Amino acid sequence: MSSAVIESLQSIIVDLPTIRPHKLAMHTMQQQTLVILRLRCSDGIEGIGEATTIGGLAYGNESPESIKANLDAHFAPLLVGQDASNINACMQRLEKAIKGNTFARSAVETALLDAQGKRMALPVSELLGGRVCDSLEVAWTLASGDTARDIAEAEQMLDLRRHRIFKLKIGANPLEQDLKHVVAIKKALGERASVRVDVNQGWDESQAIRGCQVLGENGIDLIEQPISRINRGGQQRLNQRSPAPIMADESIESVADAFSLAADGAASIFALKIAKNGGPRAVLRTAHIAEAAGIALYGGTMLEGSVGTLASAHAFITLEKLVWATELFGPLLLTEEIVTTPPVYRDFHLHIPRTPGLGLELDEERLKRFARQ
Ligand code: MUC
Ligand code: MG
Repeated sequence: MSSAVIESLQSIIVDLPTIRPHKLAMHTMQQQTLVILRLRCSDGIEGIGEATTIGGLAYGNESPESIKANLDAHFAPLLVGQDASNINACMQRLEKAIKGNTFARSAVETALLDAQGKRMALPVSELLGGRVCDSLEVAWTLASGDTARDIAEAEQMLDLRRHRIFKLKIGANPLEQDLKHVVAIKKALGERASVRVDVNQGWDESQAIRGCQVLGENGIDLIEQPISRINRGGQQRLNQRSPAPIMADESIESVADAFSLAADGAASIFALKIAKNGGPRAVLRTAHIAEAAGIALYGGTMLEGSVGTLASAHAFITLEKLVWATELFGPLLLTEEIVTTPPVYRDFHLHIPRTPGLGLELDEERLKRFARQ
């Protein structure tokens, strides 16, 4: 195969409206901001990647603006002129020169995989060793901040056969108010749905002891990141005593974090996120650590748009088991698309294309309309 070199990288910040405010413990989203990466190669092939976080710097160490600045100033010069088909060599070159920045790294790894898939006429899942299924069940997050509105939204999702797993965002309100809210929603939905919570580090250990007990006793299936990622001892103790399983999310900011969490027995489920590991290949390293340690898997999201969502999905469909399903609903939270053919959601599942690369094409006109000037 004749080799192609990377000619340029272009990062674009895109602001898209959401269907409603999305309330998390640390931030209320009124819109979502994506960073789209276009990686152009000498054979005329373009790979697309995405790096997206939540609430500027409210969630993690990288913001859309820092991601763009670092891609432009530090990642691009290291990549231009390199062999575009050698993803190992490109990512190892970045590894040597750049610390952290897993969101930006994920956009690059995604774009390289997309380009290589197009070059070889293979879907990204096949470059990752091959898919074992074509679709993934997708949870929906109820986060309007209002109990009645959340119940109505869940009923609508069940009627549409779009979701039957619901994650509730709590941790911002007083503990008892949050517990009442969750129990009311579970009572209304009963056995028709799996109800889970994400506290986004909103409790301290003393609150979490009661919170986990009450939620576990009331049929809540999973408790995500109840306390600070820094409180490893607390997370180990909760993992031992909570009647509902504890899932690590913010605790994992790298593949190395996943290893130390597994070694410490600090979670029984890992949320897999390409952005927090450094890409679709990197997230599979975390998945393999979990598999070796007997930790169950969940396909997480940073509420990416279609590019990041399908990049995640191509990695997740190569895994043997995702016991806790996924939450790859990011595109459904947005009122606008920047790709020509949006991902397909049907019968509670996201269906992953078999076309080359990620299976997406940017809609130039829409991208231009929503790109930040
Ligand atoms: C998170 O903390 O898991 C995922 C779904 C959602 O509503 O928020 C995100 C982030
Ligand atoms: Mg979470």
